[in-house]
Amino acid sequence: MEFLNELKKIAGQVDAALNRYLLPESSCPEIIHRAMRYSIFAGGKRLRPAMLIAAAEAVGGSADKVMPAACALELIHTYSLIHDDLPSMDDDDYRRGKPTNHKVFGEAMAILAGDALLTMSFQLLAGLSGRNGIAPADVVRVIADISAAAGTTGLIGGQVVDIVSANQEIDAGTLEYIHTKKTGALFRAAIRSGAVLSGADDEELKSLTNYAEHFGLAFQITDDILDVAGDMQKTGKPVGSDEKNNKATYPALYGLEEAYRLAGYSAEQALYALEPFGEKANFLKELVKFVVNRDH
Ligand code: GRG
Repeated sequence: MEFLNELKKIAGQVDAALNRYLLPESSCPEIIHRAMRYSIFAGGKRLRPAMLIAAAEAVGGSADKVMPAACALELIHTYSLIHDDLPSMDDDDYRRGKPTNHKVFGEAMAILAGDALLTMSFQLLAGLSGRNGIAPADVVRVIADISAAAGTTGLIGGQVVDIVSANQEIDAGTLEYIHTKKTGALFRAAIRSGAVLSGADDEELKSLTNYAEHFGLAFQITDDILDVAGDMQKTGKPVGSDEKNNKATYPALYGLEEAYRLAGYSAEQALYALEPFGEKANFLKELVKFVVNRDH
């Protein structure tokens, strides 16, 4: 409960900063600024910004100093969700419990809102250079890391493999590739960016990267388990026995019990990676437990 309050507190600070950075709805052309704000303020948990800030704090940095980078990650995440929901991709009508961006603003505007959020994220990152004593070289390093996480070696690569594998049987390696890129890449970039901008040394960066990679897997396997458990509740059928449950997920490939074990193992490894940081990494520790124990 204490952890959830802390997450809400950080999310509130991130929301306030996003509200300052995004142009007001009345800015010309109004429709694009309304579309951008609509999805940004649709109720996301702000996990990636919270992770970036927590990584900064684990190595002695502060939320204030890295806030533009934290917001940049949320802009990229939201862009990817807007585009993922488009008719040409997942064709979803609802996201975060509200009509999707293209349902409200039309497809052209949703594409542009996503593009604008992605572009703005790099504007925010570039603005960090020289601010609060952040070295320009560290900003360039972070921009390179985040670009790799968003591009064909990250989010886009994962999305492409997901699209071309639709309706095909995929093996464990392909499933891991899709998850590592679609979900893991931004978590990893968030953690590493917070650390680099706060002066982490090589050892600290290595441990935090290790944490992020195990965290990403624990997050995604748990997501798959919840997805399948939800389907089973609805259909009353066991894993793999209907069309939806046949899609590539950890429970479908490994069975539910082994999927639980894999999620637990990844969570343990993530916690182990945080040992060198002691109490300074408490938030990151609680976050892993929260993610594997959530029920939705
Ligand atoms: C269109 C380039 C492009 C990529 C799309 C992110 C993505 C790739 C697709 C969205 C669907 C999906 C399975 C994403 C995996 C990441 C994930 C679990 C997103 C949800 O993250 P949360 O739980 O969501 O942090 P909130 O709404 O809280 O921000």
